Amino acid sequence: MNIKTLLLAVFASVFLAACSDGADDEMNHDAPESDEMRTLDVELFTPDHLMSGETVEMTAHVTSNDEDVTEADHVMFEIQDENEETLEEITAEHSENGEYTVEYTFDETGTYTVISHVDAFSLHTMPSSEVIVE
Ligand SMILES: [Cu+2]
Repeated sequence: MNIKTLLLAVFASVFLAACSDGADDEMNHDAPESDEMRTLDVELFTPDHLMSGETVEMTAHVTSNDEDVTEADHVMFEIQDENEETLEEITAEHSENGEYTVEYTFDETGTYTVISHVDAFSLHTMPSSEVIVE
């Protein structure tokens, strides 16, 4: 294993650690190196109930210090099934006014968890929401 591979492995494990705690609805951790006080707030909009086969839009509205964040580093929607297995990870693009939107089709009935992972200003916020497909 060369040094580059080793570094990649370290980064990957740090990233996974940051994302593994799915129990919390929302979490903020402050980066110690940021000199300016920043908040990172994410409001996640998903349908509560829908029919299988329906394509829906899901939106994360990202704000920092009460302003829309139009250039987040990364916004990713993770879809989990009821066993917390990851079914899909979809990167969202900014549409407008701090809103990052993806489309997804829930093919099968069940209860799903949608988590929007948002990175901006060296902060990470990941609210989640339950979606019931009938
Ligand atoms: Cu995350």
